[in-house]
Amino acid sequence: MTGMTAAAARWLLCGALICLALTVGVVALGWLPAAKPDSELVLVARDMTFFRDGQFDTPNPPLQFTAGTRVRLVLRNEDPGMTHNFAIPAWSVATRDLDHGDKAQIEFVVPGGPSHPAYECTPHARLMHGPIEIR
Ligand SMILES: [Cu+2]
Repeated sequence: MTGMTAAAARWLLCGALICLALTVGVVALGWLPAAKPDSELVLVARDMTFFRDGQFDTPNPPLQFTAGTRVRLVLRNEDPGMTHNFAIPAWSVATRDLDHGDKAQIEFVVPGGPSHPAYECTPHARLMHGPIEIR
């Protein structure tokens, strides 16, 4: 019976070592899930204008963010023949350029402190821009 116990102990040790190796590997390779966003905002680009998804009566709407929260922003380009992006230059935040029918998402943490940044579409900043309010 002592033989069985020793074998069981070896299996336990082996299991513990494999567990440790997997944990170290996961941490080292960055496989742990990224921080979840606190909120998600979906914007649509249409007719050279930004809209909140489903709120097409409010062009280039003011966007409200809470300081210190992580925001996921999704942009869909529904403007045939036009290339758009979404950028907050003051925070060095920007999606890639999107062709018609394309979609991109970015995540960022809203900086604290008083500021009144603006958002824009980089190629069409004169038409496509709006204010940001930080709560
Ligand atoms: Cu644009």
